[in-house]
Amino acid sequence: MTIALARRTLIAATAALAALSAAAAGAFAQQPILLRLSSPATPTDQRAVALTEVFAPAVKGFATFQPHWNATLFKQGTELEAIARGNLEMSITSAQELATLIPAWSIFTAGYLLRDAEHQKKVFASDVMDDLKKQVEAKLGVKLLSVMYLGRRQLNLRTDKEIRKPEDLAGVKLRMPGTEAWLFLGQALGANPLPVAFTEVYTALQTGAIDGQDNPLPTNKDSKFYEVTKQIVLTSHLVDQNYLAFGRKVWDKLTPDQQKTVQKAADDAAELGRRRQLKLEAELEAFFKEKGLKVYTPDVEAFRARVQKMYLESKFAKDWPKGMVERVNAIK
Ligand code: KDO
Repeated sequence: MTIALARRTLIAATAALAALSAAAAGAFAQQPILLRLSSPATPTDQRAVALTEVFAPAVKGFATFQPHWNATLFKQGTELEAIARGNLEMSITSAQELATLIPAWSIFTAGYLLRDAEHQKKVFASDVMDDLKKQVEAKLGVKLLSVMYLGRRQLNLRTDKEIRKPEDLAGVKLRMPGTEAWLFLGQALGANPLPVAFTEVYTALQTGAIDGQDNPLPTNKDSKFYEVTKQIVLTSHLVDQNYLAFGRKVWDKLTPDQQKTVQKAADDAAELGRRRQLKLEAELEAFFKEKGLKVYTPDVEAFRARVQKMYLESKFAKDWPKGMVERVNAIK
């Protein structure tokens, strides 16, 4: 009798427990997936605006997009490690950051390689990039969803002296982001490169800790660098590309439909950002002139010749996949 009662109680308790855990699992399944993104970009940068306007609502059915701009969650350049450790789901990374972990990526840090936004987009979509993308997934646990166009990088100086050719940059303290590949670009241009984090650039220009920096025109406006500089030299030395990076562990937890939605949301946001950056690049010369800055085109061929020669002879080039420069150039 006692045993029968105990058995009945046990069966009832087990059933109650099963019902409880099913309810808990249901509730858990409905919890939106948290997608934290960390980037030094400002919230008004066109990549940020496009992600907020397009990416966030597109994934809303199953995920919450939570961006942290101005490097408030992770310092510039530490985001990929954070994703690998599972402390972050997304970032906007660059070839320069990827090259610190996978040397072959330095090919896309070379000045005067990519021709323009369209070339950049086609190269990213082509099979030329397959192996580099696979290495990022396998070694870093990161999926590169889309290429985000930042713009053509131009020299922006607080000094007066006109810069027509690389020799004119001798001794100029040019801020570059803090990785080896970026610093080499500054050197290849003929300047004296100094590493400074993006979030510190305005103050470094203001105090004269640096003589100048390089960024695309929309960034120079958005971050108000024109307030503390006197000239923009249109070298167009790098068609800057960033990639929307997504943690592999989170990706693998998504259903195939959710993966499709995330991929489309990333592509749509990148496309909107690209179109807006291009429009701004076309308009902004007039804006800076109005603000009193000199804006002019130097001897671009002299810069191109020096930069390309230095890259091809550099230690970086030894890590580039054989024939890849030619394959990239052949993409029309
Ligand atoms: C910068 O630090 O100058 C840079 O423009 C480099 C880019 O590749 C990219 O990292 C960008 O900063 C950040 O996204 C902030 O806009």
